[in-house]
Amino acid sequence: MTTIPRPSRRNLLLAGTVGALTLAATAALPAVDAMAATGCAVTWTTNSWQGGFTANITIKNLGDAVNGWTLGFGFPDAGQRVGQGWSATWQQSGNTVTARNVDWNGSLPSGGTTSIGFNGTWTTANPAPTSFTLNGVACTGGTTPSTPPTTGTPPTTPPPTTPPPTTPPPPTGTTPVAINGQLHVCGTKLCNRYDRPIQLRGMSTHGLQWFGSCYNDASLDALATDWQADLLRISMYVQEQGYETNPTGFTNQVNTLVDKTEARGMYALIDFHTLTPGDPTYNLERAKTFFAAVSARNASKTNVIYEITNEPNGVSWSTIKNYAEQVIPVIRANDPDAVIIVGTRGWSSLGVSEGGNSDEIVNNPVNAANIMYTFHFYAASHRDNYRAELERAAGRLPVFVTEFGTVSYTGDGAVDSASSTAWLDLLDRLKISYANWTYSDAAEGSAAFRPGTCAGGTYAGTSVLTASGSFMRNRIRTPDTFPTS
Ligand code: IDC
Repeated sequence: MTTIPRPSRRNLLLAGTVGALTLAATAALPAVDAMAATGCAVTWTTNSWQGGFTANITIKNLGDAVNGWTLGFGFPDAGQRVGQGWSATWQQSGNTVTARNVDWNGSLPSGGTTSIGFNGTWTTANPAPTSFTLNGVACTGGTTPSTPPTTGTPPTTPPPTTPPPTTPPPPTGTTPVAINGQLHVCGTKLCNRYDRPIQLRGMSTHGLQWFGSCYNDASLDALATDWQADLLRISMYVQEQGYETNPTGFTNQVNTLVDKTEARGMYALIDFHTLTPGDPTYNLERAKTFFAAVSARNASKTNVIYEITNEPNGVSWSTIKNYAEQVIPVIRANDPDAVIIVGTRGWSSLGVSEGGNSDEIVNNPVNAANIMYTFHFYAASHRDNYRAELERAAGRLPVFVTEFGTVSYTGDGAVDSASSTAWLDLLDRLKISYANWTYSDAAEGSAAFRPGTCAGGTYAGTSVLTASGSFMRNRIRTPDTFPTS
């Protein structure tokens, strides 16, 4: 049978607990076919954080060999949900969960084990299930005594076996999405399917309404293979001749880019690019309509991350939080396990550009699981005090730099190499993911390509790049170090 590589004990950066529960022989065995010996033991290991968890399950077949199996269990709490799973086909109905074998782990010899798992979410509590079945037979964890122990005789318990932690199978491809799979927030970090922190490095489009011609097969091939980027941020402006003028057209354009990004193994960050007006509430109904559509359409993809508002400004944190708590459930209804990123006060400066700081978020976080908070900077305008606040915030909140420039906040001017280097060194050290503004040929210093590039059709190499483009390509194409165990 196929065995799953088992790493040594993993480093879990989570605030939650890691516990192993071996089910004790408490339940009576149901009547079964006397000819076929049945029995199973299940070990459930989780790490859990506010609102989310990863469950690793080891199944041991204590009966005769089986060819094809279904594991069943019930969640004790109504708010527990299975999200992205691995090594089995997962289904949940009410609180009842079933996991059916996949091709390579269907045959389980007598005494054989297999490991499966999933990322899940919870609302009020996250207790472990107390009973499992394998092909309908209760997994009582070992031999059930034929005569119940008599009073006064302590039952003999087998020595506890501590199974090694389990992981999903090794990646079958080399792209960022093939390696990392469905992402989730773990503590203050972004983690991959091995539950290990990663950093994604990539580029942001310019406004699709102006620079749509820059995003095609050739330019995205260059981003994936020449730049070796991990993600594309898809910036869909809402105003300025954007989404509000043609909701269906822009929704389709975003979906097409999600597909092209997926085809190249990159993550897609869907940016609802609000900017002016700065109050996200102004676009609340549009946001609900847009995110209902894109989350339904892309729910089964593992490469999609949602950014629900670009740069709130001139509004309080509580207004932003209120907006987030109305938009997030719309996405969750379709795509329960995707990471969602929430803009912050003062043009997503964690409040700094409007005289605040990240305390307002720490003290009053968005009431949702698996979310991150946005931080933006422009290297020629924002320096040490912004870096200090980002570093302070990063120890307390999951932060994603969904946009930054190497130039001034106007999007134009010269590259500030020293400040840009200081920023990117900091982001690398803190494993904070980023997207650079912009992968376009706009006639402004922040654009990576020289004006006219998108009309020409060549995107790879350095001859088409601006100073900012060369700087960013050099940073982004250094090898990723994604952990796979
Ligand atoms: C800028 C573009 C510029 C465009 C302007 C108005 O670079 O071509 O005319 O928007 O839409 C942001 C925003 C981003 C800005 C960028 C640079 O998220 O939309 O793009 N910036 O000014 N925040 C800080 C800087």
